[in-house]
Parts: sequence; C-alpha cells; structure tokens
Amino acid sequence: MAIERTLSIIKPDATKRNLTGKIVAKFEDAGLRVVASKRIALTTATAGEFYAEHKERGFYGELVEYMASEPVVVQVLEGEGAIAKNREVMGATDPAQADAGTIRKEFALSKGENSVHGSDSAASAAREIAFFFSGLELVG
Ligand code: 3AN
Repeated sequence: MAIERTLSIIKPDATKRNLTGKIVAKFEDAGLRVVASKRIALTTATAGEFYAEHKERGFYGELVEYMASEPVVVQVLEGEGAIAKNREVMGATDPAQADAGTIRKEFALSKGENSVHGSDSAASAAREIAFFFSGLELVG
C-alpha cells in the first residue's frame, strides 16, 4: 500500500477535556506519524469555509459555531494507507455506532462533538492539508 498523508483535527470537545495526547497516542499506536501539527483557534468564517461541502445540511450552523468554540489541533498524519487507517482509528461518526477501541467510542460525546475529523478521500486530504499547512510546514 502507498504511503499517504491525511488531515486530522482534534476538535474542541477533546482539546477542552485535555485529551490531545491520548488521541495522538491512538494514531501513533496504529502506525501513523505526525508530520505537521499546530493548535489554533478557528474563526466561524474559517470553519465555515473548511466545511463548505456541508453547507446545505441542517447541522452546518451548529457545526461551524462548535468548531470555533475552543481551540483545535490540526495535524498531518503520514503512513501506509493513512487516509483509511485514520478513519478506522477514529471510528464511526456517531459514537454509539463506533467500534470498541476507536477514538470516537472512547472519547466522543455525540455525533457533533465527536472529538476528531479525518479526511475521507485522497482529494479531500490534498485540499484539507493545503487549507491549513504550507509545504514548508510538512516535515516527514
Ligand atoms: P465524518 O466526520 O465521520 O466524516 P461527516 O463528513 O458526515 O462525518 O460529517 C462531518 C461532521 O459534521 C462530523 N464530524 C460531525 O462533527 C458533524 N455532523 C455530522 N452529522 C451530524 C449530526 N447529525 N449532527 C451534528 N453534527 C453532525
């Protein structure tokens, strides 16, 4: 399998509860490597642009407000099949549906406050990494 890079966000519900290290450990234990990382405060404008593909969905306003409510940690994870592997480690969007041992099963509070975001395809990963990081900030 090819070495890939994917974008991960540790969301406000998790940074607020001081879970950053525990979540990063889950990625590292699965063989993913953090090749870029920063803690930032998103504005509603930036969160809205990032989630533009969800604009028509009923939860969009709530999602944007939530993402701007507390700091987030944005990271680029690298590894074999990193895009799918990251989503496996995250678990299903709804923590009630997530498999045992996944981040969302262990830490997520609800479908909205679900602790992590991960790119869902190679095209999304490329767009989302470029949204937050310049090439100089990616150190493999
Ligand atoms: P995933 O993050 O698992 O790829 P998507 O792409 O369906 O899930 O949804 C993007 C984000 O929108 C989710 N991570 C979650 O924070 C939020 N979201 C999805 N469904 C709901 C919902 N029913 N209510 C509130 N927020 C939601």
